[in-house]
Amino acid sequence: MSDKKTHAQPPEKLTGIKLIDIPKKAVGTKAIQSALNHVFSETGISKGISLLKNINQLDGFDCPGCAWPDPDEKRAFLAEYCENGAKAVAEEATKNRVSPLFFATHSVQEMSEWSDYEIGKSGRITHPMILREGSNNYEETTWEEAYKLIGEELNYLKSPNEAIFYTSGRTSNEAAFLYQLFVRKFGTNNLPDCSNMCHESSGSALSETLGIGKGSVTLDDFNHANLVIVMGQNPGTNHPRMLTALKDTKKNGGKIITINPLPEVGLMNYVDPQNPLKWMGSGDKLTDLFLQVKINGDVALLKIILKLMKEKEMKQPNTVFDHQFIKEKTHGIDEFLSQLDNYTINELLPQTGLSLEQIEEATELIIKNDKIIICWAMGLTQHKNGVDNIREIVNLLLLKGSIGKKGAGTCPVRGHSNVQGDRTMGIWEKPKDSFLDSLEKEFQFKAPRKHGYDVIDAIKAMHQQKAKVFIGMGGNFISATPDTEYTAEALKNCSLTVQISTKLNRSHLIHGKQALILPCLGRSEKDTQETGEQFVSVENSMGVVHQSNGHLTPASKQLLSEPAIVAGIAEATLINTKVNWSSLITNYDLIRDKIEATIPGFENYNQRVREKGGFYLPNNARENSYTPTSTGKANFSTNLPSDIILKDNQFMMMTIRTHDQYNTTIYGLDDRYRGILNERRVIFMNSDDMKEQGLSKLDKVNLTSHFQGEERKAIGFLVIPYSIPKQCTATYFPETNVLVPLNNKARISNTPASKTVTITIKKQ
Ligand SMILES: Nc1nc2c(c(=O)[nH]1)N[C@H]1C(S)=C(S)[C@@H](COP(=O)(O)OP(=O)(O)OC[C@H]3O[C@@H](n4cnc5c(=O)[nH]c(N)nc54)[C@H](O)[C@@H]3O)O[C@H]1N2
Ligand SMILES: Nc1nc2c(c(=O)[nH]1)N[C@H]1C(S)=C(S)[C@@H](COP(=O)(O)OP(=O)(O)OC[C@H]3O[C@@H](n4cnc5c(=O)[nH]c(N)nc54)[C@H](O)[C@@H]3O)O[C@H]1N2
Ligand SMILES: [Mo]
Repeated sequence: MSDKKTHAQPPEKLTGIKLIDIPKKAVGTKAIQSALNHVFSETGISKGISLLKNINQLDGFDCPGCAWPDPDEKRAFLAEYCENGAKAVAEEATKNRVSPLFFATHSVQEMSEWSDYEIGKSGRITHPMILREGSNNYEETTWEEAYKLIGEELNYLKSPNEAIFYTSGRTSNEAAFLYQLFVRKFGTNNLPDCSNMCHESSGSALSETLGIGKGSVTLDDFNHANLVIVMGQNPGTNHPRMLTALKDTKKNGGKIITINPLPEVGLMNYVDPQNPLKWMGSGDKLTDLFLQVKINGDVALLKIILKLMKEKEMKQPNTVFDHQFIKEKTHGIDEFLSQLDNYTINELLPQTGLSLEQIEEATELIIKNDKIIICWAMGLTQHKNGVDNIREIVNLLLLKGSIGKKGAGTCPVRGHSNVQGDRTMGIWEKPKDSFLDSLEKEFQFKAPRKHGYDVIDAIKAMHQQKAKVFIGMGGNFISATPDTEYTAEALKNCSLTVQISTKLNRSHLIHGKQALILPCLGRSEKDTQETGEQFVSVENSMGVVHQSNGHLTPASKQLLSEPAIVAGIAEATLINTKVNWSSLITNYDLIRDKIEATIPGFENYNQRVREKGGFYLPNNARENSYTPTSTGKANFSTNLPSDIILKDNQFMMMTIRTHDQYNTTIYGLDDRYRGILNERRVIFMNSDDMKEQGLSKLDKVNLTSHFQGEERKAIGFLVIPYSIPKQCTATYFPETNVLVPLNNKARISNTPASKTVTITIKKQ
């Protein structure tokens, strides 16, 4: 092995920034142009057109871009796509190939010096590859040899709990179901997934308060809402098709409040890509009231709103609260109302960075309307009090009776396109007993009951050498997780790391003693098994389960489908398994029959998934029933505002996505909607703060994070003056993951607090 260091972080060198004016609107012609450029340059014109025709059509494949749902019936003529969805499929359909020759030419250490952008652009992996102990280069292997090695390493462990089985959220229902079944038959619940870093706070908060960890609204509810509040979310970039739903709310007379430290372009003005007549104008104004809250000021803000609501209701009874709903459907109102007195508006207000008048205006809108939807994403979940944020949202909706009826409810906007489905299929380190009971019954085995490791605990276990084999079903663990250098040490401690992937990423380069890359089919590709072509199914953010059919020729003949890979590993690992894995994958209907037999809501799965647009899973909150909670009613809760106190020269840093990335996949180096071209190493700052720190535009700075006496450093970022509240800053993920301490995490959900990192900034 060469002595040179392999790099767990992207290189520090700058790429040559260019600043442009921040656009006044999102989507429109520029977006279409950008989408087509990406698609055609990655795939060529004819393949590109065929791709775009098939995204999210009823007989096409599910866009891997995000989990936002498609209209139940109608689909746009050319394609129900968006700029970033088009980029996501172009990444997968790229002409570039990472072949055995490529790996022979480039050592692991050499590739680790490349940027994430360069690594990703290398292309699709074509063959199963092995990195033997002590070697610098991956070599071609066979599927049989790979499975055999995994089986041997897993069976060599003292306990099944020494293995970790990660999942990213693109995995189909069929693959996820087989994977968790294999892992539990092997004997562990160590099934961490990307959800742990994503909407886990939403799941925890919603299960406890409403009895279901998923959102309650459907797409149609946006047509009926009279107020939509969008908190901690940047849909213009991350869920562009959601802007159409917001536009529908406005068209029907509804109002929109946006709560965000940044005036994100997409939420301010938007042009419908499906309406060419409007492409030239300045767009439709979406946000009616923008509250530029400080990072992590949301609980304080919601508490002020709740206090103002209570005050008005006391003064003018029956003008604010929905008493009938509260009485019939909820639990804990008295305690909830009385704890609001523990805080004064004066002490809460500075945490929000807002004026009381602005908050009163928002409260007025909330009081006046009773069909309210609240949407949120990572701006709320990735904080120490991430679960509190969401429970406070639920409190507000409960007071207004704004749930379980048309035009109202909770809308956690999911990230990965099947992250919700994977959870439904049992990818969870804390499975419910009822789920394990039915697995045991159907598959005749004793399922492990001890809860497994989530992402943070998995990293600690590998670091402490309590876990020695890591298998990743998709994703890019080293770049997605916090505390990059610590996590790299953890992975390097493993005896075997296995990545089931479509494309090359940094997790292939930060590895255990031995490593495997198992290349799989992507969503857009044909999946042919013994009985012919197969389709898979996925669940979107609103609980609709539907088909996804790939049409493209696979990137290489060697690729296997995810279900086939799971079956191969299971057969090589489990002795006397009783499940006939290879026959299950001859026809995915057989897997779906097993899902139907074990998971509620999947009755007649094979028939209903073939119906146009799929089917809705049961959702108690949508039906206005809260019986699954511990009290049998919707629970009010008591929540804590931020307890982070910044010293004078300290700043709060949130790590966010650019317009040109999909999590750790970097499509390009621009963040067009924020006026930045060709650079990812930037830090957005308030210009008054810059003055106080003696900093000018484009100064080069180093960042240090501070947590419980520990320091972590990231070198070389350019300062960008930006519209952001004082003492708040923003940088891009994954460049600054090295600054996020592993123990800086949300209470209850254990989600890394990647949006509240305390830093100091020093000029180079
Ligand atoms: N094109 C594209 N699409 C994607 C992804 C992608 O990377 N690229 N990722 C997918 C995934 S997995 C996910 S989870 C989603 C992520 O979707 P988002 O959650 O929209 O993604 P982030 O960039 O993390 O944006 C967080 C937003 O929250 C705001 N914010 C940060 N801190 C706070 C706070 O304390 N309070 C409030 N009110 N706001 C705050 C930020 O300013 C930013 O606008 O998108 C999915 N879709
Ligand atoms: N600092 C900071 N860290 C964060 C976040 C943040 O906002 N800030 N966000 C967090 C969030 S919300 C999430 S969801 C996680 C994301 O964490 P992950 O899901 O682990 O990361 P991705 O970048 O989405 O994974 C990309 C890789 O998945 C593989 N891949 C793509 N498609 C397929 C497929 O169809 N099958 C298989 N098997 N592999 C495929 C490709 O090889 C690609 O390189 O990151 C988290 N990390
Ligand atoms: Mo996510």
